[in-house]
Amino acid sequence: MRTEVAIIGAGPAGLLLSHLLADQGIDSILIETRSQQYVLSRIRAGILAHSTVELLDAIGLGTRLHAEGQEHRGIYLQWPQERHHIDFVDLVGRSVWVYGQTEVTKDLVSARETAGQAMFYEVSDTALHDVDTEAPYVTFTDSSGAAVRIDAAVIAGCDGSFGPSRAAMPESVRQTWERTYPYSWLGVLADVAPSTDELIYAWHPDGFAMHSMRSPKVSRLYLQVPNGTDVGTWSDDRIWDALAERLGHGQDGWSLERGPITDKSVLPMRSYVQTPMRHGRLFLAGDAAHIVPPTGAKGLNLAVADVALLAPALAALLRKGEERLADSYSEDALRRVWRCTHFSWWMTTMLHTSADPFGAQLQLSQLRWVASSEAGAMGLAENYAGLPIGF
Ligand code: RFL
Ligand code: PHB
Repeated sequence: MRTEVAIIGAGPAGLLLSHLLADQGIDSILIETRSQQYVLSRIRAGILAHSTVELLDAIGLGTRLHAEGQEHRGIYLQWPQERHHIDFVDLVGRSVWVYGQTEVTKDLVSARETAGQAMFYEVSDTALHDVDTEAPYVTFTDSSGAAVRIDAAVIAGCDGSFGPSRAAMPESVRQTWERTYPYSWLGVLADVAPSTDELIYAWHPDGFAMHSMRSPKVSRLYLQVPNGTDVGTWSDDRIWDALAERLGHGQDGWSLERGPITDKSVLPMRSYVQTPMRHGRLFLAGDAAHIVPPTGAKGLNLAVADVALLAPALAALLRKGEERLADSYSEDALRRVWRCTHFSWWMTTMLHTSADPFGAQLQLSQLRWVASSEAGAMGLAENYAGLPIGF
């Protein structure tokens, strides 16, 4: 089988890349280890930055997002006895949208299906070959057990943090930077109307807590827990009690409404960057090249920003034989990657608590500065609402 771009991974990065390439008349084939059902039901990100919304609008995929998503002007930053609204629209003129990654994925899958995109789900043994030649290829076993080979001009590694693309970069050229954090998030989805109009990020001596949402009827909430926490040790009542305590139930007349918990999971927190994002005819995009802890709501938005750079670079390379954008892709993408890596680290270390009384005072001082100084608030707003595509 032959195509111009073999895309490994049908998460947001891979699906969006196939869409943007098709807009330029470039053929691609998508291969994915999971079933379509699994990809469409995975609970992940919830916040779209301004630049992501602009891009989805520009390619005609913003209709359901505007009809069913919720536009937020900002977020609340909180610590015991205090809650402050950071208004991104006032500060930097940009808003964010609550629209689940699951919904973005559904919109992309349905657009790709309508366009007749070639997609293989439930593949195994994915392997990349000859990436430093002009004739790379991908091999895998399809869902019926048949061995398949796809020859391509380019391979796009959009296979997330566990895929094989990252390791297909020769060890002699690749470099990694990594930070693990001494805490995880316990995330729950609950069938209850959100108790807040916009997201609450709460510092608390017992640990960070966050109140997010998916719709007017579904809340998404998180609690900082120690690494290695077993979900089984957190009953629904224990979760609601901890959320009530950390989010300030009963303070200034605010109350946290409880409801049935429909999903519970523990997520480790990690920062990771692998460079370069291109070697020969292999280009990495999204979580395949970098992971950020979720506190800055940046992972999905970074994946979108990578692909927004990669698609025109591949179009110039494959249609006009121009190498310039392809050559600068890694450097161009990494500027934003490191900015978002820093922002996500900053939000994470400002809000998660540990047994360090000196550190706690610094965190509280930083939070007070962000909430009370326009310069402080603007820094958060500019990074959170999203730097323009091409930053
Ligand atoms: P994905 O979504 O992981 O997709 C990669 C796909 O590749 C497939 N794959 C393979 N396919 C073929 N062959 C192989 N050998 C393969 N190995 C893997 C996988 O099955 C998968 O379908 O990566 P992509 O497309 O780069 O997208 C990245 C985002 O999914 C990720 O950054 C975000 O979900 C991160 N994130 C958030 N980002 C935000 O922008 N805002 C948020 O509010 C936000 N919240 C979150 C998050 C991530 C979370 N978790 C679960 C880590 C909240 C959470 C809880
Ligand atoms: C979410 O709704 O899942 C979410 C929102 C903001 C974050 C992380 C996760 O920073």
